[in-house]
Amino acid sequence: MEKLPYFHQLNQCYWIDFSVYSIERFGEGHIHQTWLAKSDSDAWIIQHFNKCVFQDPCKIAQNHQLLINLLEFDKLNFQLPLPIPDLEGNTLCLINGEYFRVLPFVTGECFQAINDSSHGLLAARAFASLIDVASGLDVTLFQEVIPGFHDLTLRYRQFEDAVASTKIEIEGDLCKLIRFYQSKFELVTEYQRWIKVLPKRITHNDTKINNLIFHTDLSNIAAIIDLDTMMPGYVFNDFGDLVRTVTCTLDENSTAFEQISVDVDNYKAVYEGFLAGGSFMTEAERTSLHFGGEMMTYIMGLRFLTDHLNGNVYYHTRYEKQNFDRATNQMHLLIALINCGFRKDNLSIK
Ligand code: GN1
Ligand code: MG
Repeated sequence: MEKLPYFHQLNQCYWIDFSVYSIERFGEGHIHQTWLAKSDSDAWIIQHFNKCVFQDPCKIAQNHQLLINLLEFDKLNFQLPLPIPDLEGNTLCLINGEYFRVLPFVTGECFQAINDSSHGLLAARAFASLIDVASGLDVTLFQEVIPGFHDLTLRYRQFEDAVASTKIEIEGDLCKLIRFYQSKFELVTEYQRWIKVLPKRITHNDTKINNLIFHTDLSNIAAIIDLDTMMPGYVFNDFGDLVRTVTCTLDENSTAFEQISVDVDNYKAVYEGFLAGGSFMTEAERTSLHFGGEMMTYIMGLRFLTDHLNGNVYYHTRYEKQNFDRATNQMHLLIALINCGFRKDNLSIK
């Protein structure tokens, strides 16, 4: 069984004695390595932080400190589990050049996909209300933890660079997939138009459905998690990643491509929930939401395909072609979303 690296050193850095806890790998995240530490009385999440993805971890620590100091947590109807300080007061604990952190574990249900649209509504309302509560904060104080994270122009350029430099032979299905992503360049152009007219807010930026914990009885949201990328962004990013992960009939790792479609009831529920939690939105922001679903599906497909072409250097993969499969999955979802036509009435931006 896989062991948490540097366990003994880590244990000495916290007031909790983890040697009396059972510790197992946990979750489905693509970036950090996550463990659940459990005892009879409580539980904690321990993460081995991915410093290749987040090359400047201090920026995350700074943003988290700003949230701890400034966010009105009492206005949230759910928990926002931020890392606890180690014995030196740091939210990231450095051991032999590796970073670790400990976060409160929130009991509840976590889904890769949902099968009841009312859960989509709850999720969307919670993510929108998080932006609402954070909208009182000064955006300029926050660090961009991954430069250009949701910058579609940049991600498209990185994709074209990977196409030009890949060691993989471009033929057959790979060639078709690349052509598909190139053929949807109009989304990059539309992105460039939207960002000229929309305000930046503190957004979550990774609102996929498994970054949220439901109460065990599924009556409401217990917590929003994965707060590394809470930083300046656009509301359509957060709405769009919900669309990508809630309205798709299969999750992003599925290879049953012919069964991928859009659940329209779930789409309506997510839209309704986001509007309910997002009363702060301007008219332009509300209109931009429908662009978000296609945009986030496109950017994730581009990122998966880029990583495949680069030799799987970014996302955790369980098999060699997994990023290629994920990009194919996102292509099917993007086609389904385009066919639904949610965006088409909103193409002209004032
Ligand atoms: C990553 O950490 P995780 O698995 O929730 C990624 C997101 C992607 C997502 C796709 C920092 O999120 O941008 O949408 O995978 N996070 C980072 O599943 O790259
Ligand atoms: Mg996650």
